[in-house]
Amino acid sequence: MKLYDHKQFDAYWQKKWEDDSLYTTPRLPGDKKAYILDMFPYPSGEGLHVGHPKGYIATDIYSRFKRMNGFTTLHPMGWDAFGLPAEQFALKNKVHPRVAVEKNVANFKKQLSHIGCDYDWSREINTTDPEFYTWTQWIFTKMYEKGLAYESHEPINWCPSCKTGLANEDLNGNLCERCDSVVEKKPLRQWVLKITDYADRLIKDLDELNWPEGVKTAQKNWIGRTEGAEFTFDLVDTKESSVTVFTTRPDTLFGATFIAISAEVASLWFAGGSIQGDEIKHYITETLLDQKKETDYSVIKEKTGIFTGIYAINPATKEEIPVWIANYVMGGVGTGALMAVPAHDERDYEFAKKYLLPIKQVVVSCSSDSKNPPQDGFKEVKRNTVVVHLRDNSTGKFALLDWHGTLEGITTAIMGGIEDNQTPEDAVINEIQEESGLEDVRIVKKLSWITAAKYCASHKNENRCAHTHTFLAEVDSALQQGIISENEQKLHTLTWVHENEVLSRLTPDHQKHIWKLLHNEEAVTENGYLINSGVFDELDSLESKEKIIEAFGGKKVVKYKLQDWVFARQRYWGEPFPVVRDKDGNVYMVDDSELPVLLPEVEQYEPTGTGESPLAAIDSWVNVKGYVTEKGTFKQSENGEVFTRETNTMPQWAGSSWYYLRFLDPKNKEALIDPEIEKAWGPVDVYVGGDHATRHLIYARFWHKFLYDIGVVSSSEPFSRLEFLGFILAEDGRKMSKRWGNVINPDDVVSEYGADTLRVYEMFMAPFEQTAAWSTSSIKGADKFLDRVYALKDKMVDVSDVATELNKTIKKVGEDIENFKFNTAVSSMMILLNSMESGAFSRADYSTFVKLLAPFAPHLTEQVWHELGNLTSIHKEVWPNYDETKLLEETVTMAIQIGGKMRGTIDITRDSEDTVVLDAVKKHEMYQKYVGESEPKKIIIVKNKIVNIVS
Ligand code: ANZ
Repeated sequence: MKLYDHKQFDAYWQKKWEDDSLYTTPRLPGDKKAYILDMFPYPSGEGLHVGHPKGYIATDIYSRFKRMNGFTTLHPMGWDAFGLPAEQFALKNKVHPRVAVEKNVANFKKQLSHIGCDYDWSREINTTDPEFYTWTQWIFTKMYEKGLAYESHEPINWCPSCKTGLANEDLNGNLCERCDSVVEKKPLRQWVLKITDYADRLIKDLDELNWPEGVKTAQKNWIGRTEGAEFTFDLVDTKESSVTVFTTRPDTLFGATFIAISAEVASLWFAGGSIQGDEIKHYITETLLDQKKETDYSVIKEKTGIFTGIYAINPATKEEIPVWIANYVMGGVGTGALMAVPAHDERDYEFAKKYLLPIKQVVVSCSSDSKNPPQDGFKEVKRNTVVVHLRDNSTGKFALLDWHGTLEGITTAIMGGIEDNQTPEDAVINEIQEESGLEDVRIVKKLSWITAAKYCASHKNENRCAHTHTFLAEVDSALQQGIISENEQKLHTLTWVHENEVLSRLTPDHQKHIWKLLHNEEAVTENGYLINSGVFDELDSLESKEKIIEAFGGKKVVKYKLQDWVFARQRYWGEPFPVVRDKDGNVYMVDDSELPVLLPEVEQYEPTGTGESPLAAIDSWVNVKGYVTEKGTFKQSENGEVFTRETNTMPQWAGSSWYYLRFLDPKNKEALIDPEIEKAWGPVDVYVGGDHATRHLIYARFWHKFLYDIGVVSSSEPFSRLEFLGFILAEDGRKMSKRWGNVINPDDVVSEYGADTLRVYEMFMAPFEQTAAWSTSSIKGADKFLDRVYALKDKMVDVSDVATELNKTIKKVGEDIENFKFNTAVSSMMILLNSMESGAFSRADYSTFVKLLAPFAPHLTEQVWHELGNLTSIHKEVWPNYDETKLLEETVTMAIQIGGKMRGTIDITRDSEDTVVLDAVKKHEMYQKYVGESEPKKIIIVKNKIVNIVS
């Protein structure tokens, strides 16, 4: 039988808190404020499962903790209710989305209230409420005024199953993030927001945020900033005078051996007559068709191309290089043309191999040897070297050298320096002769690549950079080996090994790399130092970039992976755009005074699938009479001209991009937010949620920065600290889903165990940021824990021996809550409970304990608090302080010395009375053995250290 009757008390306290307006937040905070926010939910028809409240419980604990620490806290809740999921649900269940949303919100609210969260419901918001979306529309008009919203006809991602256009952020690779359909490219008129204008700030300002590093990195990668350059190559004898290319590797300009242009650029040139011919025309048409099907050029499998017949002049080498059309060059990327550097770009390399185009190495990548890296302070000496793999054709084995002396343990191929008067080939023959004694050898291959490695030559106190030419040579039979000089023999031993052992026998990284390259050549994409680059030879490739851009008329450019945000959906359930057009198609924003533009009530809201929104069919809504004001905005007037409304709606992410501001001033009819309130409450101190690392969190940062720029908010970032949560899986380890029949409803858990048990269990089950599976047996543990805490109320006495444990727990729980380490906070309270059960504790101790537990188990602790005779709420109490001096370890180990010899130790409570210590010592087996029943001569006790028995 449980002592704490949650059925009786939970509901009682929830009602009392509501009646007393316990959580109503004042208009302005006091000196210390904490704005604590959950990512507001989309109220789905399925209601909450036990995974959803995890974050809500955490913020609830945190906000109760902050309140007890003297902060004015704001912990609001609202609904993100526009968008596809709501519309899809409504279509499936044949109810209007508005009706569905109302019903679902009521259900969510009921479920949440059972959990006992401290929301200030007077601040509830809903993105589908005209009072709310009027400001979403207002922000859009301001963006338009600042040139950040524009119309585009570029092909966009189109989901054939959701029947709407999508932003890049709504895709999973090539698939619709919602329904996994393959997304097509479709040209559609679209509203687009110029998020790219904010790209640099969105990257830079991440530095000042207290966010998980993983989320920051995900945002940086999503924005994908690359610095590059454009170069102009003159064309020889064509109508088109030049071609401009975009490159991220200006350092490789000397290695550009052909130009590749996209089919789009080619079709323009073709139209202009610069290139001609049926074959070329056919190729362009086919390639354009093919590319339409792809959203990502990196997925093109087979590279194809065709020579245009014209040449360009490489501005660095002044050589004429051929211009090709190639399918791996995309029209929409960069300038739609690239300088191909097959030696250093994998795509160009593959293409050059296929069409036998020249490959010219201009960068030597130089690695440091991992076992023998260059050392600080030594001078660097460059050496031209050869490495040769020599094969004995009679056995198929390869020659290796096992080195001696200071190089003992090192195995290499035959190698050596190139003298000033030697060619690399001379050096090869020479080294083979010296090191193997073999004369009759043939060079069969020279590796196309120069490779390099840095290592320490400690016997010479220098770091060497070996600039290496590599060869493959063969000899008919190594049996006719000549003489190897004694000198050489001292240096190394020649061994012959089977081909498949060579790699494992070679020791330096560089030598292994060379062996691999000999068998499988590929482009060298790493940085390094330049060769074959005229006056730039030897320069570090990174350092050379600027110099080469400057020397050859290049222009520095920055490119982003992030693209402007396609901000329109061809669906019904979204914010209407505050936009009209006149009969000539000119666009006007609806005047602020006439916002919101209400979403009309309709019978039919199924998507049309044609690319037109369902709103387009409602003539009475689409056609609106009015005039253009002096400001250039639109106002309605019965006598005016006919204008037509924009019929697309805003995407799901619109309302959530700024909703957190509205909680601060939810009823303001004059402004989005009162500046005084914004200054006092903003920004959000702790934001909690899962998922959305790159979507909502980038969009909201963008809108916030825009609002900052137009003076609506006073901080440049919306969320100072972000805590990401791990999800709760079903007991079977899968995601909870109706489909698997494994959903656990929090209502059932609350009804069986009470809200506090659910709360404590969800916090205790795993570290907050970790994903963990639900366990019905473990929740019983949490339930027992709480009931035992409740039972303590009948065990209070007048004395106390739990001071140390209690003070440690105050410290630990406080620090853990601040750091979102709720699981260890709970476990430290479990330890405290054990000590209290086995020791003696006072009413004051118990009061302190329940205060620590109050944020976690608000109902039970409130009940205890009142049973202890208090008349006000425990949630208005001050968080306990701990006493530093009481934090020392409770037990000490004392040595037992008998007759001058160490005989053992005892563990005993710190500062125990001498009689207590003596009692413990007398029970020790060594005392029994060496003293027994006889009376010792003298006993000296040094407190907490030693018991010295003189017998
Ligand atoms: C020469 C070069 C040398 C390049 C080299 C790379 C390595 P990322 O890095 O993905 O941002 N490129 C330029 N325009 C292109 C287009 N329209 N379609 C396909 N590829 C294009 O891509 C930048 C690189 O992609 C550019 O730098 C260019 O190849 C190629 F060792 O120029 B690079």
